Amino acid sequence: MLSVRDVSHRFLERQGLTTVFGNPGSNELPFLAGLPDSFRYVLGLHEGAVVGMADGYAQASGRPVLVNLHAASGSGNAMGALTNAVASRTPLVVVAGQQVRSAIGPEANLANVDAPALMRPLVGWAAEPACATDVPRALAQAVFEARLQRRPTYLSVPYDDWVADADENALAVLDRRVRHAGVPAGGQGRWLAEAVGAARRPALVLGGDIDSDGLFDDAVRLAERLGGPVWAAPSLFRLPFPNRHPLFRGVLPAGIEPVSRAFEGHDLVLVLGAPVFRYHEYLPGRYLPEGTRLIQVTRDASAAARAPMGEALVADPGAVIELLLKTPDAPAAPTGEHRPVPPPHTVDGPRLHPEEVFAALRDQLPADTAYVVESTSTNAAWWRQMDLRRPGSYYFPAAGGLGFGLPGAVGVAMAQPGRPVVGVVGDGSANYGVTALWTAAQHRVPLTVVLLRNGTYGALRWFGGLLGVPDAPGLDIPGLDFTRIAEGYGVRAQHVGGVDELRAVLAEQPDGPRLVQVDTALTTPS
Ligand code: TZD
Ligand code: CA
Repeated sequence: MLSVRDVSHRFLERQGLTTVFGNPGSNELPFLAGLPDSFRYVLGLHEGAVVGMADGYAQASGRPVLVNLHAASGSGNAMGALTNAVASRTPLVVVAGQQVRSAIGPEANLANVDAPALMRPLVGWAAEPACATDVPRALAQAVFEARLQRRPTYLSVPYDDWVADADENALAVLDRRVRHAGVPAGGQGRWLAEAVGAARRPALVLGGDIDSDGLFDDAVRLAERLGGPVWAAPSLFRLPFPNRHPLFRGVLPAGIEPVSRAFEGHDLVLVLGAPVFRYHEYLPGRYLPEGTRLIQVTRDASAAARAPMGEALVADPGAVIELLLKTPDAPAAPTGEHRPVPPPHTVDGPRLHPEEVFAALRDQLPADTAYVVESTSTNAAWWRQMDLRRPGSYYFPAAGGLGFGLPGAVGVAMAQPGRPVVGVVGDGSANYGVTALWTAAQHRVPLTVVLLRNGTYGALRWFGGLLGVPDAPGLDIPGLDFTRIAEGYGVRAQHVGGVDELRAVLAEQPDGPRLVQVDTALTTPS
């Protein structure tokens, strides 16, 4: 007789969820018993780092990933990191252990009293199966919901369930396939093609989903066909378009008034694969200029429903791009050369300007390097210096929750062993997910972490000025030496002084993880 656990392991194996990121407790051990050899358990030392690594891995591999967390305390530790996975629409399948069924009601130690409710505002689907025999089906639902909704899901399993006998129908789950099709119907497609065809001055706004869906190159073909400017949607977490392409106008500012100002003079704004919009700084104004029509195309039904303006079509951006490229139209106009990179700003004294660091990355690293960035005050410097032309080149914490950068870089590097990966992380950000260094060392993940040390929460200083709070306490972080922290976790590390030294160090290929610490001058995000 097969157990609930046997069937569950087989199901996960069939679905390809065999790399498990986790941090176990006693409740989780029965699930891990007899894990088949095809599984790889990647231990993280804190749940925030576990979810950050899984998020990077899932985004870079384009597949759902299993996350194994301890009950309320472990799941609670993971929630900050989950906010990023929700915003990047990463299909994480979180399975957490629960006390044995009879011990939940009396609230024995480690019982998570209402486990699904704890996670529900964040995850797209959360459940605790009503009986042990329902566990394999519920696990399958967690995987399919994560895939279809493109959102983390959460399954809490009482640990005595795993050894229960599977019932005669349990194996049916092994053959399940759940597919999705998001091609607009004929009439809808014609409506959209006509709206785009009739526009005199169309503009494109592209979201992170364009890169997640593998549409980076298709977006270039569409933009060149339309001939209009292209922006990346505000609060960018993946780069959807080459950032020095002549049609690219950069990332839209994350405020109502400046977004509206950017659209001035355009009769149509076509938003593909993004919410409308993830503003940040509250800068009130009209949502759109007079005479501008906005059409959003997204697979995310909730993003379509909650947008405060415009029309929306819930469909796959990929299908819509294909359709728009098929319509007979004028051939693409020549767009010219990619915009050249300006010389980096410099500063006097022992510190480097962040632009000097980014120029060194750009020059010394291969063109297909994937960057996982979590450095907030250096945003403007980053886009001024970088020249990213390949899909999957850029990742950023999608909800702005720090603690993604370092773990995310480890996850991306594990998912793409052939691709150079660099984490670009601030001395503030690094602390939230620093334990991922240990996992990188244990798995000998080839990865360079460039640690920008300016001794402060630079972005918050800038925000303080903006909000009229020039004197907030708690913004400086002196006395941190990440070379010693990294070495404590088993990662080779060095402090680098000048630009020439930095360039020489970056030119070396790492065969495992390494951290390069560099002292940088304070800059502002925009
Ligand atoms: N905690 C978490 C989990 N996420 C956050 N976004 C913050 C706190 C607030 N926060 C920011 O939004 S930026 C920032 C903090 C603390 C400073 C980051 O410092 P850094 O980068 O050294 O990484 P810069 O370049 O010095 O700003
Ligand atoms: Ca800093």
